[in-house]
Amino acid sequence: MATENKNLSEYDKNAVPDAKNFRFGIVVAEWNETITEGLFDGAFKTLLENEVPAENILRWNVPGSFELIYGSKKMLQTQNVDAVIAIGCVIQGQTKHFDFVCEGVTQGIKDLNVQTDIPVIFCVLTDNTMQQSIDRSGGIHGNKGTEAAIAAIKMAYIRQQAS
Ligand code: DLZ
Repeated sequence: MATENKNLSEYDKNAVPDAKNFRFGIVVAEWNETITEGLFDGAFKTLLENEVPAENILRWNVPGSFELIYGSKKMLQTQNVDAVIAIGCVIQGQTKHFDFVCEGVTQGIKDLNVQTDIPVIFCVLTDNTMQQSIDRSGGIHGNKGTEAAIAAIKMAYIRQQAS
């Protein structure tokens, strides 16, 4: 049940703002697909549970986590959304690629938050093993997609109130 924050100075971290009139974009990386689909399911279900109409949730796929930057940018520039959730999963391999992709996507999403007015939520797992990612995408450590959806609702609300 949504509990509305009255205004930003009375912010209550346990209250989830009313989300039924917001529109959300979700950009999903196809690399490590079983993980990113689990994260998407967690995010999508949580938005629905908070009364966001299914037609107000737009999904785009991109090839890998590095492409979340461009995908999120185009989503927020063209789709009239209140927040974007960027979903990816980078798993440590034998090469330095892990470090470059993690660094690139983290800085890229940060840059979007600095340069544009639509919040972009960082839902990218950066794990050492596949098991760690399984555990955080609907496994024993919960679902980071769920947390990202709550963050998206809160940030959409903060943007609305601060406009
Ligand atoms: C190339 C690559 C590698 C090695 N590992 C991952 C990964 O673990 N997770 C992920 O989302 N993407 C990976 N990629 C792909 C890059 O994100 C990107 O799609 C390519 O470098 C093309 O720009």
